Amino acid sequence: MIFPEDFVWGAATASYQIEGAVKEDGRGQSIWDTFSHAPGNVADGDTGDVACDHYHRYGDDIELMRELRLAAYRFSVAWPRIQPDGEGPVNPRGLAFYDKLVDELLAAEISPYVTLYHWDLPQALEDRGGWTNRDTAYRFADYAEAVHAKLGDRVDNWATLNEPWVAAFLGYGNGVHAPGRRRAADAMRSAHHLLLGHGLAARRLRDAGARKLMLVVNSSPVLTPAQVNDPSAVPSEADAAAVHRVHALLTRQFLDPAVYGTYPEEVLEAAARNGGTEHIQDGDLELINAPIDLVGVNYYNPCVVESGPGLPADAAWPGSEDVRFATADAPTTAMGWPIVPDGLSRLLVRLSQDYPQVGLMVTENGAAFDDVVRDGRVHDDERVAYLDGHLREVHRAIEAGADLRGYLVWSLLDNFEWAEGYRRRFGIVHVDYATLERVPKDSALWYRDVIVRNGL
Ligand code: IFM
Repeated sequence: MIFPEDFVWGAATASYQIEGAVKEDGRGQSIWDTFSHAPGNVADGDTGDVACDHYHRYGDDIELMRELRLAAYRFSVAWPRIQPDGEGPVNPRGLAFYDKLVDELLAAEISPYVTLYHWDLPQALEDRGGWTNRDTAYRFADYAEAVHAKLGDRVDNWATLNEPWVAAFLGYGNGVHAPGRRRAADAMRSAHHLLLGHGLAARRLRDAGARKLMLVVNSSPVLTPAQVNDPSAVPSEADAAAVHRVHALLTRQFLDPAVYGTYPEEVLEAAARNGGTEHIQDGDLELINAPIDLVGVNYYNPCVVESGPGLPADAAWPGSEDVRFATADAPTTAMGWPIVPDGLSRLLVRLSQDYPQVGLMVTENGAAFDDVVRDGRVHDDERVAYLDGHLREVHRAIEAGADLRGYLVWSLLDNFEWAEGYRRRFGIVHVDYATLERVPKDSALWYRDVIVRNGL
């Protein structure tokens, strides 16, 4: 099973999850510092204070990437390192870290893929309303431009936002993520302002000469329980309506405005019933509809739903009245997430049909398992099986015509898994949090061989 010649193989991480050094070189406070330090928000009271200490160990981490033969490394920039208060003059020491990181990646022949926002909003902006405040979108565009001004001569690939659904609906809807707010209306407003920030930043970056622009979404095929194991199962009319609605709320809410400049009617209805639509101003959709080259797809599992009349909307899912979130009949990872590899090909084929004008890249895919180190090795056979199964589906989607440019495993390192803290390990490289020692797991060595072979 051989992949196209120019297929890009790599791994992904995010700033707050790996960097640590939260008080160094003038970094300001982020909403995740505040949230993780408040008791009860994160499992075991974990915080990103030290994380993988990548801020100091990035040189060794790049050497590891080189040994694993990665061609691409997707990382995010911590906004509070660049503008400690979220606006105003840039902090040169913060930019210097990413400047060195990029130089060393390039020296190792690894292409940097920069994500500008992977959830660590400066706390100072949250204090002024965070993403519920329209002004945050404009501040984001300024910050994006400042980062591009420093790195744009060497970085070709730019993602504006990572998973705006999660940032809006877990951050402002059900409060499982920072900033921990719990109001459907706030989540709807935040989602729109994140999109506005994406559009404004994408335009600034394009004007400044950015070569490849991308929006990264967490997307899943929405399936009925029967469809999980039988793609040809025909749902009832009511179940089909639930599927259609949830697909609009999860994926089309972000990709329709970005690619077509329109909102699905389900999203407008959900906004109208949760705080209103006044925050969607004339001209916003045109701004959001900035040309992008790629959609980044983060896939872990399908979203399984059926109709469930009369249910109250889940706090993370305004607009989901009449929908019941169901479980899949499938084995699960340590996160409890169902393992359904062909969900990935079903998703990629659908996205390539719905949005044919943009290319696709799998910007995250991977799994947490309860890994143990024995005699200096981690035999993570379950992760190898997970990755193997999903890569076969990536290949299948390419054969079916999807314009798929690459695959980035989540994650390079075990890291701070948000509300789950350090107890969930997604890395292909094990991190001992007491010593910070890195040990490539069997999956890392397996992945290296896949890359060298350009196939399975
Ligand atoms: O760790 C996260 C990442 O930050 C965003 N996508 C999903 C991953 C696993 O939950």
